[in-house]
Amino acid sequence: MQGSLRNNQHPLIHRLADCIEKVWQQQLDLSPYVVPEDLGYIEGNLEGERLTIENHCYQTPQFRKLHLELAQVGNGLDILHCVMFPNPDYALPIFGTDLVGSAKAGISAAIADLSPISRDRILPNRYQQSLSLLPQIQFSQPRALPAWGDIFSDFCLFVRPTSAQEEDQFLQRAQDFLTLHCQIASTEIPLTAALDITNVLAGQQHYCTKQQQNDKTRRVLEKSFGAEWTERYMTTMLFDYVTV
Ligand code: BLA
Repeated sequence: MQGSLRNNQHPLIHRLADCIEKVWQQQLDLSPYVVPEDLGYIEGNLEGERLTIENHCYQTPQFRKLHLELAQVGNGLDILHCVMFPNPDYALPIFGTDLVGSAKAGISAAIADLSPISRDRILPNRYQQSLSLLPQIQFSQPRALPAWGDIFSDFCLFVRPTSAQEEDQFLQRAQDFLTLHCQIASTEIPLTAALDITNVLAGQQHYCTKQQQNDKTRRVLEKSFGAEWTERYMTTMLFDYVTV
């Protein structure tokens, strides 16, 4: 299951990638997910900056797609991106995490969330209750969400970790979100009413169209792969949705 890119990425990215795969293997019933042929391992360098992308995808009874992506720009910028897309008959939030940084400058953006997909943007009770029990944590450099970030929950963690201790705390919290999510998902009863399923699809579509507005992600990809390829990648690989 292990790829090789993480071996020369920032240690926090390596640790979170290993953690995500371990929790998935321990808690979920994984089967392969067929990645579009040319999108598993990708290298591009339009403007001389080589961008390498490694994709790991699975599916389970509850999730239509579990996506872990590792990327490296030149030898500078390291990226971890992970999203868990529930099947449309599971009214579950969307787990997402993104780490961006470099070995030299450290991690500049560390975000993890369980994002609600209901129209009232409130997490299901089971999630609210368990998440409220997690200990309060302080970070010296919390970060403000961009305008499109209104999709994230009140429990969203978005920080620039400034010490080994803060890196550990971020990793722990991401692991807590992920473990809780897999536990709840494993006991979740699928929806049967067509209207409920339509609402899940609408919520996932809303999440994806907002994430597609992240210009920082778009710019990194466009530099190495161009605008057209990037649009396709962002809409078919990073934030694809099933239409209502
Ligand atoms: C920020 N994402 C960023 C940044 C870069 C990327 C360069 C700016 C870092 C910074 O401000 O310090 C780049 N992220 C990428 C690339 C990929 C990627 C190229 O995943 C993939 C190839 N982004 C996600 C997910 C979340 C997310 C799943 O992919 C959240 C669950 C959030 N990334 C996110 C947010 C920002 C960010 C909120 C800050 C955006 C801003 O400040 O405008």
